[in-house]
Amino acid sequence: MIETRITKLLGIKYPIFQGGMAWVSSANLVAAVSNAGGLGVFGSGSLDPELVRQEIHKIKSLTDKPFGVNIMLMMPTAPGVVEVCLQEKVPVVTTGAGNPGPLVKRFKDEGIKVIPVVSSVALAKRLERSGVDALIAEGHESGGHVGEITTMVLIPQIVDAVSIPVIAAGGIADGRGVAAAFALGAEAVQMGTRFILAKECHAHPNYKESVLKAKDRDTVTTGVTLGHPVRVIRNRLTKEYLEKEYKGASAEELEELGRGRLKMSVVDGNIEEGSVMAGQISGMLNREETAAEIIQSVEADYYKVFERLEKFRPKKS
Ligand code: TUI
Repeated sequence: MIETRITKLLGIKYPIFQGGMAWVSSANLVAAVSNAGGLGVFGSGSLDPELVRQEIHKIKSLTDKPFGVNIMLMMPTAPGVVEVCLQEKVPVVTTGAGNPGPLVKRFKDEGIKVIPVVSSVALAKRLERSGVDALIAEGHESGGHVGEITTMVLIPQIVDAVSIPVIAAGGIADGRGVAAAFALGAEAVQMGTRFILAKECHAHPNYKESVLKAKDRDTVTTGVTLGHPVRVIRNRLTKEYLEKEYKGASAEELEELGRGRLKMSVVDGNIEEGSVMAGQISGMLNREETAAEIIQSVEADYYKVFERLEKFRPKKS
């Protein structure tokens, strides 16, 4: 049992969030993680709001534990998804790729916990003032849309800048990562990439295989010159994209090239022409397990860290 302000705030057993991943974290996975004592988070991505409502109903039928819905603020569907989350009174909303400030009061009025993802100290401070419950600080190691600062550097700076609890994300996939995040001041972690390999995750087997095979240097960031870097596993698409990007292709041309590519890999299994979003920690992952096994193994590894650290405890002189 690991108790922090986050486990108490949300009424969950383990301070472990499953990152809300568009197309990847659907109802089955979300419910499995929440039933195992973590916080499952549905990735609404670019889904039609009514389809998001159906998935929320499915999650509610599969678990009576708290769960979250991630809203991708830059999607045109985001305002509709916000209304659905309010109507369905989902327990937790996480947000990504934008500033949810103006929405915070509406969620809070419905008793919904609001936990935005941030990748900078400035936004963290601004959102604390707007009344959010906690912050997910996500480092450059993450998969998908990423900020510039690495987790190791971001977490302590955000922890020092705010007094609400911080959840660390980016490059964390086992108990050592959890202990490291806690050492930096975080009170929970969010893992995305490791949960792609959960048995309950319905991502295409090719997508999972690509994560399993990836080594430490197999992810790249595309879109850096456009100001919105996206971390993906290197493939035929990234080769073409990066060549065009660094030859000075226009933002419109690159956006066109990237359109629909996530669904292509996650749903259709086209991992050469699709966008295989995954974190740098992919290189460490080598097996598929159930969500419950993942959480148990993270917990067991977390305890082992204390045995290791015991050896390095400073001696009194
Ligand atoms: O959102 C993510 N990760 C994502 S979203 C995504 S879907 C996608 N599909 C196709 C192309 C591109 C993306 C895949 N991965 N993480 C949360 C996150 N949010 N990381 C960083 C941020 C962030 C960035 C800027 C949050 C706020 C922000 O604020 C800007 C502002 O308004 O100050």
